[in-house]
Amino acid sequence: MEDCLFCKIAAGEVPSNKLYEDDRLLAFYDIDPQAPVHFLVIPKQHIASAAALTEADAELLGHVFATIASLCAKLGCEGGYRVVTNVGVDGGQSVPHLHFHVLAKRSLAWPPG
Ligand code: IU
Repeated sequence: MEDCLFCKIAAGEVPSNKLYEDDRLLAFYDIDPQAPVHFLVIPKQHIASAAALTEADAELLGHVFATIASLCAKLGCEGGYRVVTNVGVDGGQSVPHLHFHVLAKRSLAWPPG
């Protein structure tokens, strides 16, 4: 999608600190990390947020979570990790392209702020 920052990052038009990439998704480190490990996983196709997902995205989501599990194992996140996707203004979403935050290597509080 034109003028979408994460579409441009997915296309390699804007640089990112890339962790993993395949034909369907990209994982890159967040520019403003909130934990010792903080990366984002985005689908390469433009999806505005989790609110726009449909049953047709089930396979993509399975791939996203399997990739997150594999990356966290590789990064040594034995203590666990958190996967978060913010939706809309009240959810704290600032970039309107679906992304999953993965945070690890510190003890994370609950509930979130
Ligand atoms: P949010 O859930 O939409 O608020 O998360 C957007 C995240 O994207 C946030 O953690 C930013 O630090 C991060 N980010 C980034 O990694 N690279 C960028 O160029 C921009 C935002 I703009």
